[in-house]
Amino acid sequence: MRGTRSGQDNLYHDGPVPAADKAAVTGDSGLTSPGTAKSLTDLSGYVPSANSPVIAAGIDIANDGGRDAAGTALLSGMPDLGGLQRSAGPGRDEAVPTATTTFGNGQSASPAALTDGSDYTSWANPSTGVTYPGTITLTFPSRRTVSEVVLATHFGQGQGITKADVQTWDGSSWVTRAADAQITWTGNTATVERRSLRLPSAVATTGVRLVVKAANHTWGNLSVNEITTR
Ligand SMILES: [Ca+2]
Repeated sequence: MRGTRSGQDNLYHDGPVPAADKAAVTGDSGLTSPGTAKSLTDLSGYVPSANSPVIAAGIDIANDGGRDAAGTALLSGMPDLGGLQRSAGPGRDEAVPTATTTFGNGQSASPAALTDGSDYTSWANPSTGVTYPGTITLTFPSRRTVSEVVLATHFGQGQGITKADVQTWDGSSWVTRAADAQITWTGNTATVERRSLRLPSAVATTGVRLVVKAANHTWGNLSVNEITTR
């Protein structure tokens, strides 16, 4: 592709394969019965067959809605490459989590900004009186599998979280999955940086809590733009 666009994990058939696509899939797509659709909603012929090279060749994308173009719930793990899944899975509940915090709110911010889907809206706590540890909690509408927690922050060297425990809710108590995770921010501009806090293993849970132990304090407050889980 030209310009600033790039592609990866695409299927190529009867054409050149871009060198930049390090996970290219090649060959006939192996669709069930292409060319037989009788309406725009008649997509069954375009479902990959069992021996298609696209089976489980897609990539897991956060906040992808959890369903394919026909509404089929995605499998856990790697989906089939393309718009239609061969097999239905449990799907993923990616409804917006509820965010709460013990730190309070500053700069007219609300914890809702932590999970509103935008890296450009941020939450900040008051610029005076911050004490540690404090918590930031995400509560999911239903159980989901979490293997990492991703923080998006701008001006990270000035106000980013630098140390936190990552906990998950086991139904009756919080369980620490990663203790004293260190976070290093390399920028101090409006450009948003993302840092991932990985759990040692994936956990099915209805909530994730960060026990924040330290943060950068150039302006007295700490701030986070968005928290997502994968
Ligand atoms: Ca946000």
